[in-house]
Amino acid sequence: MDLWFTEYYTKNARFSIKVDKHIVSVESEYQRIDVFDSYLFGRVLVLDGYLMLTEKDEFIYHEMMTHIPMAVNPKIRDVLVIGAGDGGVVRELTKYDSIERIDMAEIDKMVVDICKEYLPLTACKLDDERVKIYYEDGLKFVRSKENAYDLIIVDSTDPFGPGEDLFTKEFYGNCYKALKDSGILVNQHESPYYPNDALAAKRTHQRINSVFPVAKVYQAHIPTYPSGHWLFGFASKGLDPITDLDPDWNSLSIKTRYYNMDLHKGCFALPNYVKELFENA
Ligand code: AG3
Repeated sequence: MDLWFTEYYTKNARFSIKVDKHIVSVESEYQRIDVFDSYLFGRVLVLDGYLMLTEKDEFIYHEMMTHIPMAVNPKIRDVLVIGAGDGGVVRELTKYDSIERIDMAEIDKMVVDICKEYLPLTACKLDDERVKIYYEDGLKFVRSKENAYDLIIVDSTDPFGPGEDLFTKEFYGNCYKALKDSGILVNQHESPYYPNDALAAKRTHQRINSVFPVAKVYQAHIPTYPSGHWLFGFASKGLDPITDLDPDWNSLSIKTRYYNMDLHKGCFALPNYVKELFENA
């Protein structure tokens, strides 16, 4: 039998993965959730037809969202994670003994339940005693917080559907207020390549830039996301991702498969066409 999953990147470009077994297909209150086993990428999580993670390359995304800010401010104690129901970001955060509290605001409990059952590779640390999950809308959750977190990581879906609010100026303003003075905001920032994604990336940067004094963009290669070229946002109230990089991060002996300190400095160097996209922003 020839069974394939396909994500449409544009009307005229698509990406397909050969499916071994379709394991879950449910409609939650917020979205359609699919999990399948593939021959090449291991288990795969899909929300509303958009590929969220594969077991083969999720480490790249989750390490880049977590270790970049952690290596800039080793004093991070209180962390808020928004979205991220698969647990990948939380798994990376729990590698730091110095972190005391990880609040997670995920709107869809069904995503968490399904990942706990079918994606233990990412969900394995969701029961860590420092983790508290709030099944709430991220925008509403952060609205009531002030001077509460050292780091906010926004691991959202694309800016349509349930993730849309997490790309608004109002949301970024609330994140600013929720952060302490040395606070850092990291978010998934879409791809610069296909026109729709590039427009979303440009708008996102514009909005973050209008709220935070420091707003930088960094990149990684994620083979199973649209175009494979993916961006992340680093925003802060003052800390610079390169000049404030903690020279002693290596001595923590955190095990990573993608992230290292050389790559940390390199990933903020953007191709000219991407720089131009943001300069015109
Ligand atoms: N977060 C969403 C990444 C965006 C993927 N977009 C797409 N396939 N069109 C992934 C969640 C992983 N923790």
